[in-house]
Amino acid sequence: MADITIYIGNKNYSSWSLRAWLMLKQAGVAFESEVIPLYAPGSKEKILRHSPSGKVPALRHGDVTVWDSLAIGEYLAEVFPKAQLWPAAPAARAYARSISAEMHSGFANLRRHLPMNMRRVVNPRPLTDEVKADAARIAALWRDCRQRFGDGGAFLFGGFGIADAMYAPVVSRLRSYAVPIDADAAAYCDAIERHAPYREWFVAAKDEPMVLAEFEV
Ligand SMILES: N[C@@H](CCC(=O)N[C@@H](CS)C(=O)NCC(=O)O)C(=O)O
Repeated sequence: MADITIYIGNKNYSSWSLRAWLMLKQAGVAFESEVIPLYAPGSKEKILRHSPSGKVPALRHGDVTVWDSLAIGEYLAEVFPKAQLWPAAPAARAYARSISAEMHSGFANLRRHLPMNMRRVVNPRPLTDEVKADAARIAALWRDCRQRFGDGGAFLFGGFGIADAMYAPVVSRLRSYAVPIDADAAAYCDAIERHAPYREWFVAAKDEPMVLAEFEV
């Protein structure tokens, strides 16, 4: 049995689970994952066995438990420094932390209006001004990252890291709801969609049988 287990929600819908799982994949260590189907009878009790907040994702590493996607990223970055989950340079790292925190605490309109649903047949949804503003802010910060720090690869800070994991569900949303985006944002979405772990999750999500009506908008 692996010493590391990540408890996650439905792959089709659980954007916070996707973030933490991508971080763990990037850490390059063996782990097990357990899907706890969300918003079903008994879900909360099952989650609470592993996560004191009653939410997923939660990570167990030996006798350490870490819950909350961003805390999981910070823990993995500390414990597996070779994976370079944060950029090495302080200025880039501060930027990466800022945009990761901005995602973690923000973009509520986009998240609410365009719930992650990887199985969705691509189909546009009319956007409110607030959602358009969230999408524009995200495209602007991606462009700024790529221009200032992206030389070493196709991701926000070159190599794939925590900041990319935090924004990966946004890529899924922009695609599923056919949100109009500029060429720079489209190129970044392509890079995420080519990332092997993201594809692995995407394929598994497509196969999942559970349907949650409230996220099928
Ligand atoms: N801030 C948390 C959010 C976690 C969260 O909202 N998880 C949702 C699934 S994406 C959940 O566990 N919902 C189940 C419930 O509330 O019963 C994080 O970053 O991990």
